[in-house]
Amino acid sequence: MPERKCIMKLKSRLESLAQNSFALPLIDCSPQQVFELLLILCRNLAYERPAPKGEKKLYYFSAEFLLGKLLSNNLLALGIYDEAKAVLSDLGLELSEIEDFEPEPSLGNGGLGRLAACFLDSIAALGLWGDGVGLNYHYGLFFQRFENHKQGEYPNPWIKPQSWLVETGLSFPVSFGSFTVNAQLKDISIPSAGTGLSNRLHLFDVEEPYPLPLSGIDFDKSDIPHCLTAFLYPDDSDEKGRLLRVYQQYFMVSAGAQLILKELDDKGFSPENLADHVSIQINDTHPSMLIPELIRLMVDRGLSMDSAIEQVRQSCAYTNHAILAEALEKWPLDFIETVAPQLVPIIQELDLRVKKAHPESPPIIDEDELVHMAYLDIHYGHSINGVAALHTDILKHTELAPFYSLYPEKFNNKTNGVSFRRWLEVCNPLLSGFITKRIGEGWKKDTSILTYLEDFVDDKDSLNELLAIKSENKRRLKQEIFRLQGAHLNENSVFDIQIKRFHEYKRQQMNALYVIYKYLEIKEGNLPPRPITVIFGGKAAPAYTMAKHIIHLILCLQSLIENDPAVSPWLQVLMVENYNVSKAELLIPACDISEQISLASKEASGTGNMKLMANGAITLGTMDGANVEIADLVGAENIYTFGKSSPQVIKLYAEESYEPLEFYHRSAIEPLVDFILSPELLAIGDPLALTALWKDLKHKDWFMSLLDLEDYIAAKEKALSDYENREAWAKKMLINIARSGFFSSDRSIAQYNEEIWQLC
Ligand code: 26Q
Repeated sequence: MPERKCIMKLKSRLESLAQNSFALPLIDCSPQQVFELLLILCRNLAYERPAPKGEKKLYYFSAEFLLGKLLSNNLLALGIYDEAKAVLSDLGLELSEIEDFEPEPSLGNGGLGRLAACFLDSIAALGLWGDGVGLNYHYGLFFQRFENHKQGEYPNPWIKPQSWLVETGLSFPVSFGSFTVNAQLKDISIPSAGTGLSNRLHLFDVEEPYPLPLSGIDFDKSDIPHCLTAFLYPDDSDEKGRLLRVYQQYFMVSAGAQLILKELDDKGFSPENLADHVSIQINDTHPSMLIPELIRLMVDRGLSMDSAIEQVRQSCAYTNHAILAEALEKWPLDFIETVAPQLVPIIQELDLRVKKAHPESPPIIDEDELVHMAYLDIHYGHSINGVAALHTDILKHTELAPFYSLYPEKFNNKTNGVSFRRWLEVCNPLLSGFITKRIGEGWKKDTSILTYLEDFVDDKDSLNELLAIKSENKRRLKQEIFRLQGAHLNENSVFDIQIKRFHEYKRQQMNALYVIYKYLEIKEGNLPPRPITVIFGGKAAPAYTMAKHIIHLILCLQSLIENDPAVSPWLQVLMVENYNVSKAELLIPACDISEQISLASKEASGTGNMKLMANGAITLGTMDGANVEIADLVGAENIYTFGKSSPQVIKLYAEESYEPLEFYHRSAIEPLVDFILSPELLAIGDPLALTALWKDLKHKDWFMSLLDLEDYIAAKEKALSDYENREAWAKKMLINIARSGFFSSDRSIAQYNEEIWQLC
């Protein structure tokens, strides 16, 4: 417990802030005002902190930083978390109700953006000197609302008069051929616990942002100077949207490159010494134009082309996050000519050099005049990393094989990790207390210590307490879901949770087919040992029709089952509206079974799998991404794996031999797929959407749901039956928690630093 003296000190600071800001005594401030006071206090304290020191500084470039709410994180990092809770309790308030007033900055789509946020947290926690660089999207990822069993998309503004942003007063001109936009620099502090230091997230913005659209998320995409920072990834189903994406990317990297060179100059160094003082991590290919832009600016400042290229090569490193070919960005050279004509001769020169030196290598500019952004990074950076062992292997031997034979020394793996401060300490205080009571506080700084928990694997009291904590977290989720969506969850049921972006390769449709299987079983009178609640959360990209059809099917199933009194006591489907970081913080501690069911070879890593494991959920998954490493760590008896392996799947694609119809005609599968077009579902849903999904599964099924379906059903049934042996299940939970420490982003970042950045 914090000392009373510290509590009083914090309270008196808030008292005077309350007077200054609202001319009110603290006690008379509304909860909203108390939130604002805490925000102002944290923002000022963090901004006053010095940056870590060092010879070399890291710049982490990313088009996404999915920060989530920042108040708890800041309080923790500033060392006033417990004091703040005590002050709030004196005022009759809870931290969680205060946090309700904090809008969530949704500056990311999913895994890649959330990873960037965890990495900033860990870079600061390790005392490393490293800032993030990105864009200040005003509306972030859209707000999802369900209407007529479909996803509706709405703007999601997050910047209020009081926000975490600090205006720096700095700006950089970004020239787009015929016009120039001044990139205003706004900062969010990233303070770290224990070091007294703070890094920053630099977000570039336009001077006059685009006004809030009146309805939906549509806007004038040709009004470039205003809408550069309007939305995260505007709908790119049309050419204007795709062009705007390139404008956004150039805006970010040109301003970022100028910031790097300014800071280098401020320290008294010239661009000739860039690589001694600067490390740059390029998060996927969205910031890849940074390479030619930096080279261009350095040549402008008098460097020879050769030395500019060499300095940039030694500074830049690239992380690949996707195996799907469509996620590897290729832009028409024409687009770049329109957006940043000054970059074209540089890219052409870089391409020419590669064509001369390595005529056998795939070209940066191909015969269709498409610029392959990843190839820029590979040739002109010094490191290429995948995000899980299997993923890096696939990059080396399949996707990027020609480059691996050219530059074997550049390829390396950095298995992803997550911040245990946010994803265990803050989001699951009960489990956090359970751990500390048994092994002390050390795990908060070094998660490998969590293995000490294994000493308690035969301790009945500990196992019972673990089960009780899970139940309590399920009750907390139940309450919140009722408050937010009015739905009633049964906390005595098994909570089976799949939370992630909607994508066919992640196979939410396969989980939906399981729901149909269970529904039909219950209708037949085959009741499960206890009720099952299948929870989904996630958004589909606005232009991704098939993903929206899958959401539609799930919402129709939710409604069908809810209204069927023979089934609803045994089975419930819940689609959580507007899944985001805050919802994840509630769902993850309450999960029993963690669904990680992507088609093997398709999920680069996954990070939700790690968060769920650390919170005592048992993984039901394919041998894909980091699931493979989870399985290695916990052993076969503490995970449920199923499905075809990655080499088997890669072979099926290579031979083009997968035929969904063969699987469809199996007696165990046909009734499940056909149920999509049953009179019951057609009475609820949109026949066109359901038919499109049904046809796709039967005739296309690009991500092979039917291939793994029977195996999946069997594995899930086994997990559900094992769940009934509560003590054995609690042991599995304990072992999963105890062995999750490897997946801390502190470990990932330490490896990035040792093997790529070498900051100190
Ligand atoms: C590319 C080209 C054109 C338009 C959009 C894009 C695009 C946008 C977003 C490509 C990729 C993304 C996001 C990818 C992503 O989130 N990948 C996830 O990264 C996580 C962190 O490494 C992994 O854990 C996940 O497995 C991976 O899916």
